[in-house]
Amino acid sequence: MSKRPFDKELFKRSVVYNVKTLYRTPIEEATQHQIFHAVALATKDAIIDAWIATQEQMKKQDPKIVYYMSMEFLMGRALGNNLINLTYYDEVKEALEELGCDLNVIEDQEPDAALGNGGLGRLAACFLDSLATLGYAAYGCGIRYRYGMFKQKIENGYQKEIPDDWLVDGNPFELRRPEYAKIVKFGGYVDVEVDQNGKNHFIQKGYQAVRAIPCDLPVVGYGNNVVNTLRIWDAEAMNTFRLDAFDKGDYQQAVEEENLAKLLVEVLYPNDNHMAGKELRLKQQYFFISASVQEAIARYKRNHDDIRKFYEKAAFQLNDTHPTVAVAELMRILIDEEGLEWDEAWEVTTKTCAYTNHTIMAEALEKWPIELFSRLLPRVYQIVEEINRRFVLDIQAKYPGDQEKIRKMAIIYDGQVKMAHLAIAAGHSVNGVARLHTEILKKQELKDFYEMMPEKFNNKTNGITQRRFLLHGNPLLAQWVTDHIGDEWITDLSQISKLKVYADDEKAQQEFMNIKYQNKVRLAKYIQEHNGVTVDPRSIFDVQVKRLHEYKRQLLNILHVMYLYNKIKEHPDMEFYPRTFIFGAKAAAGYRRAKLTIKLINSVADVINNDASINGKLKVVFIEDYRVSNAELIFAAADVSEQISTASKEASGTGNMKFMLNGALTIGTMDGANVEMVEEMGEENAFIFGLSADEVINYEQHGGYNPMDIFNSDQDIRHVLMQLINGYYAPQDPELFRDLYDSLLNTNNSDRADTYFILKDFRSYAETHAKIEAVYRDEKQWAKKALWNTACSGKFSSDRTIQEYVDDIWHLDKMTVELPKEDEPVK
Ligand code: T68
Repeated sequence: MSKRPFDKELFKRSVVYNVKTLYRTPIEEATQHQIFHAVALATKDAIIDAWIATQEQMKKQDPKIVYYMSMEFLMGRALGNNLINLTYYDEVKEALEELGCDLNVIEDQEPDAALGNGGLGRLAACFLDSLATLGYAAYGCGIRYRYGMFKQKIENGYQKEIPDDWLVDGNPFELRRPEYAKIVKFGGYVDVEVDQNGKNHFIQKGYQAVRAIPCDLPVVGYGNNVVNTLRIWDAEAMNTFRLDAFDKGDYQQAVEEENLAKLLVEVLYPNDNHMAGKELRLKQQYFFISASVQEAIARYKRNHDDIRKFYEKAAFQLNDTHPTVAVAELMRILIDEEGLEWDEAWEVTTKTCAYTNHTIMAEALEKWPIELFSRLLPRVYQIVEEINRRFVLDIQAKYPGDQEKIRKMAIIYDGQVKMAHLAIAAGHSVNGVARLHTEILKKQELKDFYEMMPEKFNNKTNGITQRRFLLHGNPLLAQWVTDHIGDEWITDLSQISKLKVYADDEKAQQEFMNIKYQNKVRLAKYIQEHNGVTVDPRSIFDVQVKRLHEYKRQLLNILHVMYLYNKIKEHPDMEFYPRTFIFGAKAAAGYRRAKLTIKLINSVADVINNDASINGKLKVVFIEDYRVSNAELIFAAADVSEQISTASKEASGTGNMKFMLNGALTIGTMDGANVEMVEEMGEENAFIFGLSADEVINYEQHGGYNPMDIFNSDQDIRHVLMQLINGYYAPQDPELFRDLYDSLLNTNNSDRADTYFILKDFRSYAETHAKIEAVYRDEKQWAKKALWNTACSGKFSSDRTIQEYVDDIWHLDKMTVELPKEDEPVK
């Protein structure tokens, strides 16, 4: 593959020129922010030829394309990542130094593209990176939210949500493409017209329409000239001119359509693992799905005649149930617009669509009231009804007379449309995101579906991109790895196992821990600047960063910190290795208990950090506004990774893998992908505690756990719990944390007390933490385990995950993209 050499002088000239034309300013007087925009545009220039060449290659080769359909793409910052994948990062750093600029400072000017909540959205972003790097033709299909995931401020210990105005200064990497606009229709009614041949035609009338405008973002593959596209759709009103119309009816409709367009793409719903059930959410889903499906078909028809073979050139992967309306939309277009018979359309649809499940949490299951669904999408609803009618017939044929099966499996039941059932019935593949999760789907949550269609079920254990989370996020360690085993790990993470021979090498151990120390200094500086808290980089950095959710059990972590603090106060002279507990988490705006947990963490931090009597042995830090960009600093600096979900509840987790890659040791339950991580590194190189998934499920189904027994018998736990309601951490308002106390001990609401087995797992958790301290004191032992973790992380690259999706589900063709010679004009 030919790679264009980096032309440093050209790049510098381009930056200077961009600053001048954008801001009428000489570079010496430009702000860092202005320079960021100038550098981003210069970088886009470097991308554009490869982007065009990739499209040319697609025309020539006609490869099968995967459309990764997702309500969320949590991309983070683009500049640094693009430079890394162009393999120009060091050169650009040098070029900018010559202009008197620091690339790190310039990178920090870019707002995160936070078009996602957490793991599901970030997974989509990692997948795009891997698809481009492996040379597969892929489109990410999503929504161009005007406001992404909210910015979090902590005021007086409470979370405050600030709108994320990420587009205020424009997005330098974006390409708006009005020439590919699509029209999306909502509401109205369906008219049936019969043609001369007696064939029915279904026509939607009296609808509201909006124009969907694609905005393209480049997804740069690593060092291979492949540039794929993340296509996010913006909404515009159809006919602004009608606002001037005299006709009253038209005017009314025009205003409504204008409002609809604005509202549709206004904001990302900030819930993870929770279904809010809002009408606007369903509108968002149909909006981007209709536009994306129309575009996929239009693209296919540009060079193919037979729409019956569509699935040979296109695969739709549904990132959870949020994009599931795609199956009905595809059916609608194939039948109503392409003229296929039902059976023909069904074959195309099932062969095209595949569904990924990301959770077993009941509150996350998507169901829509029939009334809402059919009012909003009248024609699509008719199609879902027919899919359901036929599916119920299949169930009856397989299980004659079994009403229970129909009740449990029908797509439409009890006045609701069940999106997971639709996705399973209409796709050829259903996958979970870690082995344990897939097994739970097969044996519990989706048991009936698995029994009826076992061939559809498969596992695809999640992964992460080592290019962002090691090469970019931890340059010191990345260089060290390359110095020892060469740089092939960048595109083949299985190579990282070559580090295993260094696990016992004292020099390597020291270098490894020295890099960790430098990364801890970098994070300590960030914490000093952003939190005003001084932390000691020689203390153990124990980190839990992820969305705040009861099942993730941040409460277990902070209760344990309270317990340690009590111990230190009771025994001031006891041996205690200094520890810094670091938290980062956003709570959904309406999730009261999650927000109260944030307040508790900050209240505990206030008391502990200001207690001079403990000599700084314990510090607690809540990092404000946890997001992709500061995550990169955090993973690099962690000694201990907290992966402590109630077993069976975390489908996979992906943060766990990012910590492992960066040489942190995991304290965790046997949940999600932790199970497979432990398999790779060996149980002796992690700190595993708590109930197993089977034990949890057994308690849930048969009872037999009463947290009151623990409260009565364990005085340390009782002490900590009483501190939640005696004002120890809230002297002004002793009742402040009552709800957290009640959640653990009282059965006064519909939930069982201690739904997430926090008290049940507490002792085991505390004992395991004590082991961490003991191992950390033995520097060599710790260094060996840390290095070993990195060396065993090869499986958890999203490159491996994507190759499995390609082999088992999508069956894509690889592309090789050559750039035209520099003096050849680019078409
Ligand atoms: C996460 N799910 C899983 N959901 O919790 C995590 N939900 O275990 C897994 O590793 C990850 O997906 C990737 O597979 C989510 O992040 C959401 O964010 C979400 C968003 C909207 C509605 C429901």
